[in-house]
Amino acid sequence: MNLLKSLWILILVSLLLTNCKNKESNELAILDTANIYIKGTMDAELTSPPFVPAPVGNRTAKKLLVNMEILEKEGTMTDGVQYVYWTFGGSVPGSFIRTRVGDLVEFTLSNHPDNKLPHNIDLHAVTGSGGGATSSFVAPGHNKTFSFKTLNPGLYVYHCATAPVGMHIANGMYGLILVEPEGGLPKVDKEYYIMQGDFYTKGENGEKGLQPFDMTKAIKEDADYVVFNGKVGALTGDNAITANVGETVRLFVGNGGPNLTSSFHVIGEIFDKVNIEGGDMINTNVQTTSIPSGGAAIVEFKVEVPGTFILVDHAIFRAFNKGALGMLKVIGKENKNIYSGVKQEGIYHPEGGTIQTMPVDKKVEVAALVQEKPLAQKIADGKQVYMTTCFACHQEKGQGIPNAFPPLYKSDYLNADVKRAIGIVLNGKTGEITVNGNKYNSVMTKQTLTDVEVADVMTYVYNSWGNNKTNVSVNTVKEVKNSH
Ligand code: HEC
Ligand SMILES: [Cu+2]
Repeated sequence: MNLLKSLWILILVSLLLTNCKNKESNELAILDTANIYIKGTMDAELTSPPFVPAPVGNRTAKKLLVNMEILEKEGTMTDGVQYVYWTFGGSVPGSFIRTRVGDLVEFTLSNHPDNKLPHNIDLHAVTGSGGGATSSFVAPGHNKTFSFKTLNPGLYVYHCATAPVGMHIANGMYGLILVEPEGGLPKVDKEYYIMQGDFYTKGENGEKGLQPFDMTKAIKEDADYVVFNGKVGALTGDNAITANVGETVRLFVGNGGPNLTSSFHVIGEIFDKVNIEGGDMINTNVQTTSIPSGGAAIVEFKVEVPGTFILVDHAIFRAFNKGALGMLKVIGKENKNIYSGVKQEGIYHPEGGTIQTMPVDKKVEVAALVQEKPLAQKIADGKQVYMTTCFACHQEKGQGIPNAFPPLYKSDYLNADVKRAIGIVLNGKTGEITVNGNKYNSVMTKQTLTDVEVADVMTYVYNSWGNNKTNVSVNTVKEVKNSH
């Protein structure tokens, strides 16, 4: 009994001791950065996404002058959908600010005279009242200056904190400020700035026109758009970020919210290093990193093979249906040791190689040859096929996804040539095509459907969404098949 008791006391005392020690060294570290001597003054370089200013390297701490202008301006959320963004520096996310620990930042916030509302800024890198919000509250046509010392290295979110705060953030008022440690971050080849945000519009996703902010949806956290860098397609197609095989890529990834946590993932890559939540702790070999609203992470990886790597919020409907999809294009030589690509493609016969035919399907098709179904029946059956096979890419109403999947809705490409369209479904399609004036350069895989199903689905597509009402017969499908 006595022995147990003294053991407990021993454990308690040692716990207390280590606790005190930790506290002391933490306090020391903070005191140290507060006392870093500043030498000289410089203007901060500010950049709009996806670019970041030059690294601090081993420069000494300085008085760093940051001049940021607030602009309320109309922009494009996605094709045909306009939105009035409120911005720090004219972009969503706002200008990237790069500092080092010990800098004395003198921050001037200007509110453009054409703006309608007062705003301010709360920087999570600030130690002080409201993160600067109380000192920076500024009416249109005015500016405010305040200063702060960067005590803690890390990647921090900044945002507007003017009431209603949620609305200012939802309209795009957020960005990132990086505080590099003494001596700077390790050198890498490519650095980019990406920030996720959720948007709430009066109309549903894709509804055309100038869309006002919807407070009710924002409160319900029912986002119409979840995007990287302020709009659908900000990082796809020609806007993709790039790297060369063999390079190390560092992404400064933030999440402005206002509501949703990001499950940030790059398809086909593994993060070699992640500064979790933008702090000092480094995790290695990470597939998906969680970025809270109002938080950030620094992810790093070497790109070993060429290809297009898709950046997503792995809460995956956001990626394919709400816009949270970007691209990293990597150029360079293949490395078959790391990734082979398709080595072989064959027919899979679970019953064994000797059984080569599918008698059931054949019977159905012979029957169909004898008699075509009535149009209404074809359309109904075709809709079933569409909703199980085509829907995932071309979307429920055939509207497609900008820069990724072409529309079947009023598609000039579709209506121009029935046999070509049937061929695409039978054989797949790669290479550049232009649909309704927009270029697509992607891959549609060959669809494994019976001839009857192809006739049904094409008839459904042609008889929906303002297309030319072609009734596609099974014979036409067979004709296209045999011509290949
Ligand atoms: C995995 C995603 C995916 C699926 C599933 C898919 N498609 Fe496609 N489809 C594409 C892509 C990508 C293209 C453009 C290919 C390119 O860029 O060369 C395309 C192009 C087309 C086109 C020509 C372009 C246009 O907009 O008119 C038609 C027609 C079409 N698909 C019909 C269908 C039908 C019908 C189905 C279902 C049976 C289907 N697709 C299933 C991705 C898909
Ligand atoms: Cu604001």
